[in-house]
Amino acid sequence: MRRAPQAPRLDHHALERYERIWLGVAVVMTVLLFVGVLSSLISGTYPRLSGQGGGHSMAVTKGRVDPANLAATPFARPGLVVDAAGQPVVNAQGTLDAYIVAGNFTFQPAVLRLPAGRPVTLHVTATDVAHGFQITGTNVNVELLPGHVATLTVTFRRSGEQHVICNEYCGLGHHNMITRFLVEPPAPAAKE
Ligand SMILES: [Cu+2]
Repeated sequence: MRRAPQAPRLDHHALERYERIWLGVAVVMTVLLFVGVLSSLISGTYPRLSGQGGGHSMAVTKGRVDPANLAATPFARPGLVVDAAGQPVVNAQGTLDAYIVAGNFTFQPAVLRLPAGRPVTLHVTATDVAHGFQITGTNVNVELLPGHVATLTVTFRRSGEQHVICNEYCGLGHHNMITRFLVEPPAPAAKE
């Protein structure tokens, strides 16, 4: 009586051929990954903590704040720091200041108006849990932790609308956590 036909046996020459093929696939993938990382570094699309990239310049420093008592800090009034006449205040570093608070699935202010072409130092913190702060299409991308202030100086060279998203899952309302920057062209020089 004959036994049921079995699956064809692979001899070890065939196995070696498959191994060579898979080794080749792995080498090709490694090379593609290396080329991809290298080219993204050269083109500047890879996030960097300093220098220039994505059309904006920035620098990062860090500070602390009591998340339960923001009323005693500049975060009590989120937005661009302006004087009594509504004009942006230039700080000692020669930049403008803007304060942004992330918490309870929102960013405050809901819309931040900024002038194009002027360095703005963004001070961003979280009140409740860890959030993300990413200006889409740029290399501005920081993690926000309650009690910590992320400080970064950004120059928006072009006017227009920029979207800011939370890219770190923070709870049920995470997907609604989005805000806008309205980058406005520099005010025309006053006419005499
Ligand atoms: Cu969030």
